[in-house]
Amino acid sequence: MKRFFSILLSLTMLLGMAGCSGARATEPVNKAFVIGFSQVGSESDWRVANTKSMTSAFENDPEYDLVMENARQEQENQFTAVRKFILEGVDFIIIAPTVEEGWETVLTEIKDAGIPVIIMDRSVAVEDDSLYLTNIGSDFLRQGKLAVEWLNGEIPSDKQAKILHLQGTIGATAQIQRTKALEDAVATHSNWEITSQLYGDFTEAKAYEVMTEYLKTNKDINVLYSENDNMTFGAMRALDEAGITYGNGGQVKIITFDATKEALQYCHDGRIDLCVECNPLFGTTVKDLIKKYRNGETIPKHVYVDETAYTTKEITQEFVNSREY
Ligand code: GYE
Repeated sequence: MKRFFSILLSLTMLLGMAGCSGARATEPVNKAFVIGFSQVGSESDWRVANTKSMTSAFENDPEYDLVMENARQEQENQFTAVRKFILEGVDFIIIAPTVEEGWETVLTEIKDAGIPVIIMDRSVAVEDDSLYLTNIGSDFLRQGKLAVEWLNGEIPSDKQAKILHLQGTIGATAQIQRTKALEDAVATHSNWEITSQLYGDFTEAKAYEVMTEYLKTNKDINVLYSENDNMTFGAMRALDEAGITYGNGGQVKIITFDATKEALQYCHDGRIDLCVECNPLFGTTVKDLIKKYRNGETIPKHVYVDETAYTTKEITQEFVNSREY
């Protein structure tokens, strides 16, 4: 009986060892480089395209593991996500900040943990720029300038521009800079006025709601300056319902930012006057920057993506069809 048990014990040990070595054999030799990514939310088509660009740059690459947390447009959620990344000991952190202010503490915590950070899309307002490696995204002030330059050519000096301004998330770089370009231009054009600034939070639903309310009592506008496409779509619905025409030959000239496929189609069809491009497709650029960092190469402190502006004249149906976002 004793002998039977000892054979059984040896067999069990053997099997156990085989089991162990089996498990070891399936473990990757080199662990993946883990990146924690705090994304703003899913408020717009731009954002959805940006998320897709980021995830597809890293998926199917065994060298990387991108872990994304959606902040649902709340900075507090970003702080929670980042602290979780620190606790988990990720190798790298990417933050697309909801708003510019308030990042000092959490960025210092990341630095103290020895984790490198890339800020993407929008920016952070911190004095010490050693708190992040680089900031990649759009030149939002340039986008706004492209818009007001175009408007300058559209409004003769003896005519009034009555501009309704739809603003995105207050405090986000995209809002701050696009607003600045408009306000600066209004200050230097005596025939331009902002009739009102409405808060649309970069979403279609919010823009529709505030526009509907506004148009109940104010219909005297001839320009809509909308800080992203989704707010523009909401505004177009509200304008339709209020019986106000827009676009080519209409009462209101529409300026929109992002130049998504849907907005370009409206522009091509003469329903939107100007689409200022904001390119969300920089996932592979972010990945290249991380590779450079890992190779010890120096990377620039600010990386801007290429962008332009379109009126109906520059847009063909083929171009709209080929648009990725
Ligand atoms: O224009 C808007 C999005 O920060 C560039 O955020 C981004 C802006 C974009 O919600 O659609």
